[in-house]
Amino acid sequence: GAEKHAWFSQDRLGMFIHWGLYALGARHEWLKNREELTDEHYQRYFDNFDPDLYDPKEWARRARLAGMKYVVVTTKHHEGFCLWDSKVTDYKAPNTPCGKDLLTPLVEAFRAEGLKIGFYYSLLDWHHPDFPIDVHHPLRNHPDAKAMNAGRNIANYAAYMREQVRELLTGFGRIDIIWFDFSYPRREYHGLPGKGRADWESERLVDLVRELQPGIIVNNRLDLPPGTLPDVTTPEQYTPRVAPAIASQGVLWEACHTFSGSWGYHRDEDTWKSPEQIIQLLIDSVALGGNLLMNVGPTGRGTLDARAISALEVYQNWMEVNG
Ligand code: FUL
Repeated sequence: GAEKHAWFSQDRLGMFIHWGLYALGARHEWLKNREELTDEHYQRYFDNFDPDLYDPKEWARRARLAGMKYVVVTTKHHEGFCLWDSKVTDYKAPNTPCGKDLLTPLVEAFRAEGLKIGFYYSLLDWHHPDFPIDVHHPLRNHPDAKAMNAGRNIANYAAYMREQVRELLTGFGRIDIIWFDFSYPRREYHGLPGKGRADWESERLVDLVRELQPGIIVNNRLDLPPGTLPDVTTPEQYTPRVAPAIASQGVLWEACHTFSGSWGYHRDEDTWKSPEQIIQLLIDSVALGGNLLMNVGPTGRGTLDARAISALEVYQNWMEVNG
């Protein structure tokens, strides 16, 4: 961690937000994949996306009270749906019944509460027509999957990602973190490949990011070439017991966890962590020199579920005494 990233190690606790069309399905952000849903089927979530209770100021207030100092929000998750008014796709919030860009008010609300801003951006895209059907694609079991790939050109998709990243890093002021997700170059399924840096054109993407936002923190999920250090590594759903070896080379680390078992809103999921577990996660990360990014998955109407609010209040109560 260079000096320019000193804030990150100081701030320690952040809020992860997974919010997209899958919130309407209310059963995991991977539902399109897990249930092998077609675009046609999934369209119902787009056609009904209208978060009438969306109040990002309330999310931001709760994050601040919980002692969170930065936010990382899914601008686009694997489903491909964009929260902002991207010029290079129609698959975006302004074209749903909600009719507006949802990202700008969120960024403004969190900044107003003094939090730094991070953008999650999915490398996977289960909607883009040039994204080849691969090991993780909802259509991976489609009998014509291989044939359907014939017309798909990943280079077009890589260019699309650069355009979107340019929009995200030029249209919303200073952005402190970009969180790309994720690479799986060594995976394979029935002859369908995984994807890695050659597909994303990762080095070119990172060069663009650094040019547009020189102070930004870039995470590690781009499959960058060996020897290229990311700014931060992102262990998922576990907290290291010893600080990662890479930390000695100046690489920061940030564990990300859910309060329950999924990232997107999951109504019937029932493995919510106890207050003790929630506090322990923070103590363990900080004690080992890392950060903690705790996730909330707002509902399709744009609210935080009561269980998520209780979880945030665990931190709030603890911070009032120990913060
Ligand atoms: C994973 C994703 O596939 C999950 O949906 C989630 O976004 C998590 C933080 O990263 O790799």
